[in-house]
Amino acid sequence: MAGKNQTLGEFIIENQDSFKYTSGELSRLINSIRLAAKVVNHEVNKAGLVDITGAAGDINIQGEDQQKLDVYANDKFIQTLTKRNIVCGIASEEEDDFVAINSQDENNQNKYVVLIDPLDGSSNIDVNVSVGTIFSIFRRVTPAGTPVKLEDFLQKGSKQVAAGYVVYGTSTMLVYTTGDGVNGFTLNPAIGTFYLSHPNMTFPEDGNIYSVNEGNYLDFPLGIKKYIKYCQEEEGDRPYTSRYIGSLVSDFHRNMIKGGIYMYPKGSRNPNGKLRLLYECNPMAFLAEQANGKASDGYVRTMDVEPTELHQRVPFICGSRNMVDKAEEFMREFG
Ligand code: AHM
Ligand code: MG
Repeated sequence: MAGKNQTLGEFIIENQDSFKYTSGELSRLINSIRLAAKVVNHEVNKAGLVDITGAAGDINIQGEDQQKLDVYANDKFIQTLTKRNIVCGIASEEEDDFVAINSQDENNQNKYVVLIDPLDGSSNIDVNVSVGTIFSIFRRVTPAGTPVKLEDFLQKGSKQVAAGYVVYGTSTMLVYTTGDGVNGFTLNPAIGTFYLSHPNMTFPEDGNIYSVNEGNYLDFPLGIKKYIKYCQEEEGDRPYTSRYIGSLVSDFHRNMIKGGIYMYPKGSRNPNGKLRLLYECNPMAFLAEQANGKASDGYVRTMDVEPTELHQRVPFICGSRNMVDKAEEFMREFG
């Protein structure tokens, strides 16, 4: 029975049969992400001690190199998924190319690939602001037991079988979907267990928060400029409130709970926007749609964008359905 004191481990087992494919492989995969998230969380929580324990590049007291946290997180997620032999390939925002995992072995029937941003918003770490991990899971399109190929990773977001994020915030939470709604689990750090704290998360249809880096205002497309002005006008439930953490996971998480819109448009400095389609936008778009929200590049549904390269960037507008509709209206009218 789903209940607020259910652990993530129990939830995964209980919901295994409702997954599209029920071999148990996807459950084991999410379990591995849960494990790596706890390890990374432990390290992120110590980040403020950097002056005491040494900064990245230093040698620590045990004579080990101190790693930058984003490199550490990348290694931990890749190691955990590799060692447990659950996936056949991983692509990471931190790696130039995808990593194949024993995929050429004909006895290896693993069928999932993971795309991951191991520590998003990592520039926030130095100032003790929340960061996150974002992940996206697909079934490979090439046959199991053959080398994994680029086309296994370059799939449209609509083909995702699961996606989620971990937010290392005031509490650490793991939020994910397997295509059957969105559920959020909060870590009890005393015992290292995630508990179902936010069942069936949904974006309110309307919201009153807009999240965008307004420092780039002059560089934005006219449609976005006009939409921002619309958010600021005094009329009806407007002006909206501006909230921008600069950490996608945290901005998204707050907007999902309170109702809001996140935008990272294109501009002359970022001609395709800043955020990566495969590691950031697709997983967030899948979560948004599963939570009754919406995500697009202003014109096209994010999950319908055909990927052409691993590190592709796209403009991203995501959040409460009516707010995204309105922003798209401005984009269509003014471009
Ligand atoms: P990163 O992957 O280099 O950490 O960049 C992604 C982050 C997002 O979390 C955040 O929303 C955005 O970059 C902030 O960018 P900016 O500082 O340009 O507003
Ligand atoms: Mg990132």
